[in-house]
Amino acid sequence: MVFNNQSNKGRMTSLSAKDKDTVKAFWAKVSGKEGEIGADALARMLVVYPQTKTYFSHWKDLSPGSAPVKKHGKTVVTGVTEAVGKIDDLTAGLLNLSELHAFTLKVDPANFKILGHNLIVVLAIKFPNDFTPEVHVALDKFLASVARALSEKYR
Ligand code: HNI
Repeated sequence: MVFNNQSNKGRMTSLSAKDKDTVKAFWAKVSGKEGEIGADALARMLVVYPQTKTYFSHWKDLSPGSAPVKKHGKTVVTGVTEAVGKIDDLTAGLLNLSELHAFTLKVDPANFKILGHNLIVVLAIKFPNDFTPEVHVALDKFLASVARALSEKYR
């Protein structure tokens, strides 16, 4: 049985060489804007999926636009920018972050998908012209791979 991206559209989440190029080209537009994109994505996650707020109960203010939401949003999306640089080996590249989220922060890995979803919504809003279906599918696969790599240490 042939098992590749051509025969398995919709099922395979592995990134083809073309997907990687698409992600890198798109992310060149995101680089430098991690602050605003991260603040929006994190704020949206906390509002739309309020169960995610439990991890940030030590913050003074979890509302959109608050200082900790802005600061942490930038941290997370800067982490995604670094992941783009490690796109050829996300499992190794994100191992330390996986360990941190699993053992120290004890974040349920289901939340990585939720954040990825919110990030993709914000990217579509911020870059409506660049967010083609081809970019959408490549980003979707990339963020799923990031979520999988971050979940590695939970096994
Ligand atoms: Ni996450 C801290 C990256 C998803 C909860 N997180 C970080 C840091 C990075 C980071 C980088 C700072 C590490 C350090 O201080 O050394 N987080 C990422 C990435 C993703 C992600 C790349 C997914 C794409 N984190 C999530 C999710 C949650 C989450 C989905 C919970 C819903 N992260 C946290 C918490 C901290 C954190 C909690 C510590 C925050 C704090 O206040 O210090």
